[in-house]
Amino acid sequence: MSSKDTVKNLDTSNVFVSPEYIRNRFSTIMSEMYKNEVPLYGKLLDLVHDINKDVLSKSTEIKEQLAHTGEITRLNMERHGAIRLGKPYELFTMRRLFKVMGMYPVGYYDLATAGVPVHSTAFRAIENTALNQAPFRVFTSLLRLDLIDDDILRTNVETILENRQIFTEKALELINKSEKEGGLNKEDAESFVQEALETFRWHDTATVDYEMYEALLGQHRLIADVVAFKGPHINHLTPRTLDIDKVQSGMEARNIPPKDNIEGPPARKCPILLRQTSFKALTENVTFKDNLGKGKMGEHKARFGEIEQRGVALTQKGLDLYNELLGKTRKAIGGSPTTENASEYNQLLTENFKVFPDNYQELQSKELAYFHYFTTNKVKNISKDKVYTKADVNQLLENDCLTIEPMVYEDFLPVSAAGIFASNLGTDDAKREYEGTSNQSLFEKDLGKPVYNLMKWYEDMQEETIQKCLSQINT
Ligand code: OOG
Ligand code: NI
Repeated sequence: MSSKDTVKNLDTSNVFVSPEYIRNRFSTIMSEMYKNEVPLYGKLLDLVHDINKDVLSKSTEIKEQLAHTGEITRLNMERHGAIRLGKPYELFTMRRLFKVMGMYPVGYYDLATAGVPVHSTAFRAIENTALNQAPFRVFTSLLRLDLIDDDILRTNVETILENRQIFTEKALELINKSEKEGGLNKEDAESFVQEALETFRWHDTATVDYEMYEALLGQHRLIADVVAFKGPHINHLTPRTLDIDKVQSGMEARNIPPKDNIEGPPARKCPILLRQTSFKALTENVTFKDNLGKGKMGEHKARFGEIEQRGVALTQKGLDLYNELLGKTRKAIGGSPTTENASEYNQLLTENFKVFPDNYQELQSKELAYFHYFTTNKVKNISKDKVYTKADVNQLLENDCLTIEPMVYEDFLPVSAAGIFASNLGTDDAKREYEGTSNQSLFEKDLGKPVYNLMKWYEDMQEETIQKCLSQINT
């Protein structure tokens, strides 16, 4: 039999493709769609690509570190996006949709305290190898209707949302099939990603009239963005850069209008957590309903492009220190930075963060950050007259029997997220504050499952690498 015949006889209809395959495929077609819809995002991708290439060619240290942790292969695939949902059914079904792609809800973020009436989670892969194969994530927010204080408007919003279906019938069918059978074959997977993409597409016609749009806008720009459209259009995509300061300063030269300041920690030798910036949201033409059937032209602002630089994940102790220093800086300048005080804010931030250790050894020994542990060649010569335990780890590091690499932070930061929302929604909204408590249990009820605990995930992964090293040493 020739090899051609072998290929012809292969029936793949019963073979499931991996969730990683589906996730990568979805991330690719989403990026293509967004590049078409928002050409400025394509320009941003080019800029990030150029800068990453430059950084890697200049620093073998960074290159080796990324190779060691497996991140190098994913750098160019890396991106996250964000959507905003309107009702519990949408969140519940979105969880099922993302599960087909191997994405699970990690973390709970309450943004109401920062003036945005939503609470959120991030859907992403949870295995390290799966993340390295397909690092696509989606920051997913659910509108908190309980925070709309106008009773009549809230009832109207409920009715509008009740009547919308953001998923295609075929997508729902394929989600059911995947749940029932435990996966999708290649053909179904392709059909699934195309159908799922429909939910994320931009619509330039609103589902409400201009009057209602204005009323929604009057409550909060975000409420208008969620409620006035047919579906939760993807509102940004975010590539990962190795030097966000260069991207921030390089944007203007390429006619990409940057946001005033970078969110998150200041520039450091050893990056921590997550730094983010974006280009400002586009003003887009929208047709609103009217009773003459012609439609009324108007504008809407929601979609933008973002850039992120990821650093090492922090332990609770490290995160507390981070929050303290960030809080101190924000308090000193009177809240979120503005165009006027952006440079004063940056200076102060850098100054305040001087007490945060900026080398990996110290971040490790003070238990401020999480690391991957690796054994070195030296373990061959190690004395075998004892069983090594976790208590020996620091000594083993000192003797060069173990080395560490920073564990990249895979998640998000509520204050930064609120800053990203605010810079793309208009400053007036950012100044408002919502009373009331964060409501993780309601979020999880709507989601239909509890979210994965953020800190525990890093803790477990670090523990796993330590145990692996110890068992190598002890055998
Ligand atoms: C989400 C903003 C948060 C991030 O990277 O922190 C976010 C949104 O604007 O819907 O994406
Ligand atoms: Ni984002």
